[in-house]
Amino acid sequence: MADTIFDKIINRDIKADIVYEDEQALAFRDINPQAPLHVLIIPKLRIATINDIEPEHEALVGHLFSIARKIARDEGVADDGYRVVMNCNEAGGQSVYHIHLHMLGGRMLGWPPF
Ligand code: IU
Repeated sequence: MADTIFDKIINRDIKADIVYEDEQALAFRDINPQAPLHVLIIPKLRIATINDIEPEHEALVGHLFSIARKIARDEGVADDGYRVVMNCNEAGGQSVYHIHLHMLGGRMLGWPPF
């Protein structure tokens, strides 16, 4: 599978505003933020879409949510609330084919998204 821009961020080939990193995952601020807080949380392992998540990835995907919980506390949005969403394929609005949780907060968020 070809690399995406996120591999370049993981490898530090391009700069990003990184807010969290461990052996398995990375979180950085979205370059085009849709809310005062807009962070992308990605596994370092490239999984292209939700459709490609296999049973052996379950702990890794769950880990992404644990990171969201930590960032929510660190960024001060845990109590007010925030949204975590993962887009899948074209109709779902996915543009980078390396799974990522969008974490949005810092304002009232509308629902449903259009
Ligand atoms: P999507 O769910 O695949 O559409 O989300 C991709 C996100 O990646 C989108 O919000 C972009 O603004 C963001 N992004 C980025 O943060 N840095 C980049 O270099 C590129 C995209 I390309």
